[in-house]
Amino acid sequence: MRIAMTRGVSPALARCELAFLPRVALDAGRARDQHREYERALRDLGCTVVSVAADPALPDCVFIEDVALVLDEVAVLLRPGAPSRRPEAAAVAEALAVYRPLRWIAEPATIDGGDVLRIGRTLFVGRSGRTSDAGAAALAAAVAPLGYDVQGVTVTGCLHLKSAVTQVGPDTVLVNAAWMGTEPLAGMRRVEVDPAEPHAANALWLGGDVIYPASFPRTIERLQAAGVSVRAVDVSELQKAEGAVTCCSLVFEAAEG
Ligand code: CIR
Repeated sequence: MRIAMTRGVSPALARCELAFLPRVALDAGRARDQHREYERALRDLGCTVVSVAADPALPDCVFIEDVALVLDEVAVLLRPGAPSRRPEAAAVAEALAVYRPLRWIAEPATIDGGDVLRIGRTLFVGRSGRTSDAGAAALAAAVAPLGYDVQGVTVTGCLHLKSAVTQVGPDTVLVNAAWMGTEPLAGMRRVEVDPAEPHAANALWLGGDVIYPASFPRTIERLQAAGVSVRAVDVSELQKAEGAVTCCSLVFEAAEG
């Protein structure tokens, strides 16, 4: 079965970390409603949702992607670049231990899951404000014995690598080329975001459909024209916290039972 692990929205979401967006009024209750709709979309598209309880002391805990990377063989608990986010990992580790042996990234390395794009056996790792060279190297050391190759990618102007590129089909990526060097993606078919929607490169591909923010209608048209099936969700309140759709879940296969 396919698990989508999520984490509840903290009532303190308005005190989230922000890197590129200005702080604006944010309604955690509305974010919670949108998050429920996101979980509904995950279920509709075949996932079993396993939810970790929100922690009122951790504003960004809903963005579960940043604290762990779940591979077929292990789960790697990451060490986020923002110190306020590091305590998020403990509860997620406990939940993941049911499904995978755990590995940990040790200090001083930092790496956010939003900077890790897995395509097959390659892990593209963004060098962002959150992910250090030491973080990329520590991940490479953790996964090399399992046969994964780690490739660094330069990211500029956005929070994470997956703000600039995500996979939307077996051989297709959705890209904002202004925010990354696209050489590492040579060989993949590229759909470019609409220039009026620079934040539109983050889609959650579930092997068939993608879960995708309703707020990017022009890029939705581009995706559909490229043959991608889009399930649109309203995540506008989470977007004010610099969240998107990949960051709200960890999707992985697990044995029934
Ligand atoms: C942060 O700045 O860490 C959060 N406010 C947003 C994290 C979003 N994460 C992601 O897209 N992977």
